[in-house]
Amino acid sequence: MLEQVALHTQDYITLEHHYGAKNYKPLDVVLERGAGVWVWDVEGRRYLDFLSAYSAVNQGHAHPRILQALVQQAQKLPLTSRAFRNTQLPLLAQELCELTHYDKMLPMNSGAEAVETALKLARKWGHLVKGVPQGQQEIIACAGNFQGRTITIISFSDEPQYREGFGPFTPGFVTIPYGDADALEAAITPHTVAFTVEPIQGEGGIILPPDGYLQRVRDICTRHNVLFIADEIQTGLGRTGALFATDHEAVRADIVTLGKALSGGFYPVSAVLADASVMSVLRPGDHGSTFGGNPLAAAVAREALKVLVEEGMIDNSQRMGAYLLAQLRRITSPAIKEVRGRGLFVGVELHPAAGGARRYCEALAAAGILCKETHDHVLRFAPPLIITRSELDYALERVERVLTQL
Ligand code: IF1
Repeated sequence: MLEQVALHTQDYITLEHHYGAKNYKPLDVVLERGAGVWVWDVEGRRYLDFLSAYSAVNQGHAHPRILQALVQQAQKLPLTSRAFRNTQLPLLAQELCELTHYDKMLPMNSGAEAVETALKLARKWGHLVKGVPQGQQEIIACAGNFQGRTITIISFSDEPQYREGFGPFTPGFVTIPYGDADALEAAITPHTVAFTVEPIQGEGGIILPPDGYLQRVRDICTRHNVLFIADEIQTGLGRTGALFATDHEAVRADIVTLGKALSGGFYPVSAVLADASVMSVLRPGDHGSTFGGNPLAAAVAREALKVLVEEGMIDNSQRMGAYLLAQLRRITSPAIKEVRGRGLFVGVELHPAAGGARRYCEALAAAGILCKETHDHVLRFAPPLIITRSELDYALERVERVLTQL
């Protein structure tokens, strides 16, 4: 029996380098434990997590109540498949629909699967209800989007790296500039069945649309009988200081995709929300997945939603996000081009002359703050929604030091 020798950071990096596909270039920090806003690496160093696993850990790492829900259900029955029913999915469906005021939900696993589900739903609704001829359905998307990595989703991406070598692509998509409602109206044809959009573009660089954009999108989609799909997989569940990012404009999409924090980071759980008039186009056997709606996922998601609401995380996101933005805007640094965001979904865009955001992420990691750059020049700050003012001050002190001294 090989005794478990103490592996160090470099040992893990070497193993991953040898055996793992090189589809990521992570920071060289090997994390071993997490609790709340903090994570620890194998050397025992502590970091404040300013990425939250791309907003999958809104509730904080290893939230005890969600952990307990996971353990209790895992000890009873993790998986049934949808060939049979279980005690958890019906309750998640009720609680999620009541929380979000949609008639129906369809459970999946990853965010990309939820987006694919939304696209299939929109195409089938477009044919059966709107009367678009089969195979002529068009869906409009935005330049700068990031909605997943499947071949269909990258078919409407305009990021060369996400597409290179992966063709041929899925037809039926039109892209327009983000934030431009006139461009949306101009792009609609009698065959358009849906418009899919992130209320704030995440990977695009924390890009906020002009005020009133979502209201105009809502109005245009209603007038042209086009389904408005809001991808809230990253912006949803409190990240921007409201349950949904569309709530900031009091706009209600026809289809909403959720993922990430729907499980508090414990398990891949995603979902699609829609009213009966849309969801009813699906018949038994049309769509599904082995793990979609499994009792373990449902039990975890139920508790993740409960703690999000009961522990005031959405309001905390709004208050702490306003504080974070205000404090970041007070930093005087020649490297900073713009500070933008909403709630605890914040981007600091650096001037190209600053030499790229990656080196700032590395310097911040050395200072005890973990974050991730997006598109070379934007630092993304998205801590768990439970963060306190003193923890933000801990982070801000280090951010200011790195941004003014690097
Ligand atoms: C990666 C960022 C990237 C998403 C939105 C759907 C999905 C995502 C708005 C798909 C996923 C993740 C994917 C992950 C890094 C991260 C990400 F935007 F969050 F920063 F890549 F752009 N809609 N975003 O943000 O959900 O299938 O991943 O569960 O692929 O590197 P998923």
